[in-house]
Amino acid sequence: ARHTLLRHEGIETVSYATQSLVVANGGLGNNVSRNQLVPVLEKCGLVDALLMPPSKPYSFVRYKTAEEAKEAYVTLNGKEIVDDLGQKIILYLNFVEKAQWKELGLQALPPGLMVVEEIISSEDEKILLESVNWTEDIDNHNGQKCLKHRRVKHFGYEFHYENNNVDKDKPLPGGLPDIWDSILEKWLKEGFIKHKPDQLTVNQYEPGHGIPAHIDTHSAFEDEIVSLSLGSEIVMDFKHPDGVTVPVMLPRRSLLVMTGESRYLWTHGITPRKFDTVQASKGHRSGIITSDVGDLTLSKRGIRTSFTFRKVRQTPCNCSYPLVCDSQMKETPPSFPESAREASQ
Ligand code: AKG
Repeated sequence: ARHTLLRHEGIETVSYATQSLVVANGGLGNNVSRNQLVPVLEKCGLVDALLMPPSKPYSFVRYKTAEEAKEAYVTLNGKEIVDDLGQKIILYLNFVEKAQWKELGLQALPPGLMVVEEIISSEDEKILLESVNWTEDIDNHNGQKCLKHRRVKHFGYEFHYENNNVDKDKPLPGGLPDIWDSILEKWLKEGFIKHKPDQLTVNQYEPGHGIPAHIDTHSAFEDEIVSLSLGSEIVMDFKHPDGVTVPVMLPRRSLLVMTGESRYLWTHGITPRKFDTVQASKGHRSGIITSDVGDLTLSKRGIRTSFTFRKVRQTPCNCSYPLVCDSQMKETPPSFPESAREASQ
């Protein structure tokens, strides 16, 4: 195990007792949460710090004293615990000089992106969730579909995943459900949205579901796209073409507003998985998941229903991002992220 840690992860272990240990198999990357690990570690002494790097199958613990760390090494090395999925795993501990992790640079939200918390009350959340009739016969008034990774329903206009566009000449009968009228009016009045949407996509994600990274087709929809998260929180990943990825927490009952660069240039998507890596401290609900490894844990996903509102565009897009704008491109290059979207569902 010591060789593997060094060879694959560059973690150098030492053969003498220190205050700090690497806990192999006790990481967020193999479904062990902070809440689960802390009590196990605290049985051996006072935990001074627990660093849990995102997606890694190990963590680092620093005890107040080397004696406590020694006690942990003796007691916990080879100990079986149960992970967040209920599976048994064996912890392997080794001393390290220092509990440390290379912090990634500070990240900011993609420009033009906003998360408005508590935009809907719990009572309204219940009513809105109940208003979606998923059992209705698929005579396809609302383009209801069961995709591989989620259920969807469209109102106003059907979204066609084959070409990532809407048929502007064929609005769906009935428009948006009446229940949204007063809510959209309120969001307009309060300035969260600037124009009244005429298209709604409802997505329902079970734990383990997701949506491939994509940019909503520029020629199909206006600038502002908003998505209301009900039922459960989720982490959505935003990716800039240069490779920077920013994971953003969308709390339950929050509204994600994407405009400008975040709508036109960055892809957004949800990785299909059962747990998200989130901030452990309670004060930190929405927005970016920082790289503070001393404050990360896992959150079990629940069923999330999102309501994405858009306004269908009637004139070509003339945004400032011509390289990713289908209105301004001569031909759609095959590598355009969305062309692979439904194929990978
Ligand atoms: C889409 O339907 O294109 C989405 O991006 C849905 C986003 C969400 O679930 O919030």
